[in-house]
Amino acid sequence: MNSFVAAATATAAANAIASGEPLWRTIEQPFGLNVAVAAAGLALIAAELWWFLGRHGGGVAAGEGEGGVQEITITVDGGYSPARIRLTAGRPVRLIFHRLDPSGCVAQVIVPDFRRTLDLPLNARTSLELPPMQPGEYPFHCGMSMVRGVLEVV
Ligand SMILES: [Cu+2]
Repeated sequence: MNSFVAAATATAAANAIASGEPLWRTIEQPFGLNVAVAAAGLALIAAELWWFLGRHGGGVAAGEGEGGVQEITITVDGGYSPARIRLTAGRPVRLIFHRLDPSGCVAQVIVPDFRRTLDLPLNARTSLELPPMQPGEYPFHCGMSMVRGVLEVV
């Protein structure tokens, strides 16, 4: 909005107050439209919850690394890819984080169950070794817990 429009709007509002007209008017909408807008809003909320919290397909299986270690490279670029990693129980693990995202948000990765915090330099591969695990799910996330992934051990 430019300053001329802002000034004209302010003048119109001042005139409305002076004349005693209400500043806001309720516009009646058809009931069906109200329902449609509310339903669209709920659908967007559901989609957002799925996006942030839902499962996005099965995990990607780790490959074979050196010395019997199961190994997988996780690309860090706007998120973890893959974000759901399938591992075999009872075998040591090497996660290689390849960070391409300059955002400071993903400069750290935390694996709470193993009390491990790792700094990820930009455009580099950083390895994280983890001990053999029991079957279960072990989440990992960025320093602010906004970007998330999970290790699915079977
Ligand atoms: Cu973050």
